[in-house]
Amino acid sequence: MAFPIIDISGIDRPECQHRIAQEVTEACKQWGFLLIKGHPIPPRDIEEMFSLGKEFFSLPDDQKDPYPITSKSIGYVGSFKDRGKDDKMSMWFGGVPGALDENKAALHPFWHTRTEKVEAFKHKCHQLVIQLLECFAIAMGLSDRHYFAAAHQEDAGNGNSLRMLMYPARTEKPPAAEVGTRMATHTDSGSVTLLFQQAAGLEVLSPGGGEEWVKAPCIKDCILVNLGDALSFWSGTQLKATLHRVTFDGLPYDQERQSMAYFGAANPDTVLQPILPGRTMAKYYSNGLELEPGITVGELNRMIMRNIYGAAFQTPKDVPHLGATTTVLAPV
Ligand SMILES: O=C(O)CCC(=O)C(=O)O
Repeated sequence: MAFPIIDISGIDRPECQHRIAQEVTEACKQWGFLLIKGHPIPPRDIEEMFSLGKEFFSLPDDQKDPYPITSKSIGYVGSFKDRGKDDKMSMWFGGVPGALDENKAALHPFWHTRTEKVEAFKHKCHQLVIQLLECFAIAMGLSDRHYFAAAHQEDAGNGNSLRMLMYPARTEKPPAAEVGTRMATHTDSGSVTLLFQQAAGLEVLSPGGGEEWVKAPCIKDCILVNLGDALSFWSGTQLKATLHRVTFDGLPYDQERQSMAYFGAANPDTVLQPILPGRTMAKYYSNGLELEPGITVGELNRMIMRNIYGAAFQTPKDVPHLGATTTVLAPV
C-alpha cells in the first residue's frame, strides 16, 4: 500500500472539492497520514518560519532554558527534557490569536519582535485545517459539511499550537541513543496536524498490520498531514490517528532534522460523542489513556499535556472527571 500523496489544488472550488474530499478522507481512513501538494500556504512563509526556528534553536541552552513551556502551551523544551528522554528541542506557540503578545513574559526575547509573523503563519495553517475538516464531513456524507469545522474556532482556546522542532546533529553519539528516541512513539491528541519537514526521518506505523514502520516521504512543497485522537474518537474511528516516531535508526545522531507541527484542535468545550452509524465502538486509548464518550477536547488536551509536561498542566477540575486512572499514568 503506497503512502498517499494527494494534490489538493482547487480545494476551495466546488467542482474539485468532492474528489479531493474523497481522496483525502480515504487516506485518513487507511493511513491516518498523507502528503498534500498544491496547498495554499506560500513556500516563502514556510521557509521564513524554518529560518527563524533555526536561528532560535542555535542560541545556547542556558539562554533558552529560562523560558520553559507554560500551561498556555507557550515556551521552550530542551533536549532530553521532552517525554523524559527525546533528543530534540521544541518551541511551542500555543493559544488564540494575540496570545503570544499577551504572554510575552513566557517567550524568549528573540520572539518578541516576531510574534506577528508567527501568528500570521498559524492563521494560514488554521484555514487549511478548516478546509480539510470540511472534506471529512463531505466524504462521510454528513448533512452539514461544516459539522467538524464549525467546532474549530481559531479564537476558542489553547489547543491550536505551532510547535517548532529541531533534532540536532551531534558529533558524538549521546548516551540516550542506546535507550531513547528522537521522538517517542505517540499519536497526536487533537484533530488535524500539519507537519512541515526539512528532511525525512519520521516513521509511521503501516496500516498493513503488525509492526512495520514506514518512513514518511519528505517532498519539497508538500505538507504531511495526520489526524489526532480527538477527531478519530469523534468520528467513531472511521478516521484514524496513527502511531508515529523518530528513532536514532531512522535519523542517526549526526544528522539534523528540522520540522514544524501545527496542531489544529476543536474548541476546548467540544464534547466528544463518537459518530457511530449502527455500530458499537471498542474501548479507545490515546497514548495509554482511555477515552470515554462525553470527554471534552479541553480535558483530553490537558490530560495529554500533563502526562508529558507534568504539573504545569494540572488543574483540580481534571481529576474528579477522569477518575483515578489519570493519577497513575506513566509518561508516554
Ligand atoms: O518531527 C516530526 O516530524 C514529528 C513531530 C511530532 O510528531 C509531534 O510534534 O507530535
